Amino acid sequence: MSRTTLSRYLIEQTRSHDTPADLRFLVEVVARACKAISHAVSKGALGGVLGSMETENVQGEVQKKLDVMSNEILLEANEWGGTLAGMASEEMDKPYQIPGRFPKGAYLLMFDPLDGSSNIDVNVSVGTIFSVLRCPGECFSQNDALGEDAFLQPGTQQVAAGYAIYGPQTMLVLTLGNGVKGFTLDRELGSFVLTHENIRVPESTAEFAINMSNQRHWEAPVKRYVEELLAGETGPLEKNYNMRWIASMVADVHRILTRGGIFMYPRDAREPSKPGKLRLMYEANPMSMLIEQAGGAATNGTQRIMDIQPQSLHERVAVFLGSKQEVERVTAYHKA
Ligand code: P6P
Repeated sequence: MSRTTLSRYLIEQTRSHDTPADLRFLVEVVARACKAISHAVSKGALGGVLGSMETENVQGEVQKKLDVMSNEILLEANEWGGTLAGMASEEMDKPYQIPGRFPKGAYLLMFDPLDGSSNIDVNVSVGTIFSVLRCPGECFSQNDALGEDAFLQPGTQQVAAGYAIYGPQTMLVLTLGNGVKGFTLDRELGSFVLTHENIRVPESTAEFAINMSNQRHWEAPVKRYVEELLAGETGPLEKNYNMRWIASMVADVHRILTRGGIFMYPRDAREPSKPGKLRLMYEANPMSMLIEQAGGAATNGTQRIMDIQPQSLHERVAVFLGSKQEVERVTAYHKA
């Protein structure tokens, strides 16, 4: 039986769901860039790409060599195709302007080029997260510089979202707004092949993911909820839970999309002015679209993440996402 590659899937989506040809091309190019990143990441010490730069990104985080390389791969792959009005990245303070020698297009691409990069030097799975919005009418003009405001759209406006995970397998997990598909990279073919037709998050779970070392800093509803999880069958939830924390959002979310669970990165008292650690535009929103499209839920503790109206490009947000039953439970505790 012939296998469905990403290209064939996207062509079929064009026919069955009117996926615009330029969006199809954009996703193809992002996937091709992720193949190049996968290749660079897999070289590890042999590629001379491990370790850190002497620089920090806009988040004040030390940049890994592969952070910078992955960012450049995505910019160079996507700037010439005529599908984008601009790009934004965790690694860049300002939006990236499409060079004047290239045509502009109707979409905006945002990405975390290498999420979880602190894990690279210890050979733990990392990934690329991306989100696609339509460019609002006024930002389409060929000559004007693209401002940050064009990107400040709620997650419900995303037309596509996905991630590549660079683990034992390299996979691309994608939604165009009609379900979630998983594609595994066939390195002999050089193509992403459809291997997960219809990814669904189980409604209930017995597995949670949170960085327990921050427990003393959490707000009361989170402390209450995690204490109940830890109480297991002796507590009010009347069942035992397992815990996982990979400290690579792509890997934790991939596990949840594969077998269920709840992922939590709550705000905490260490930096009261920060609503959380994770970034709304290019981490929480794309992951929330994937989770919701797979039948799960995603909130910031009090509201649906994808309903949040962004105020700035790199704003942070608290994240509770995964199996609907557990996300609704911890969200209800915030409202109690
Ligand atoms: P901590 C990686 O740096 C990241 O942004 C996410 O991928 C991950 O879920 C989180 O931070 C891990 O944070 O505080 O546990 O190291």
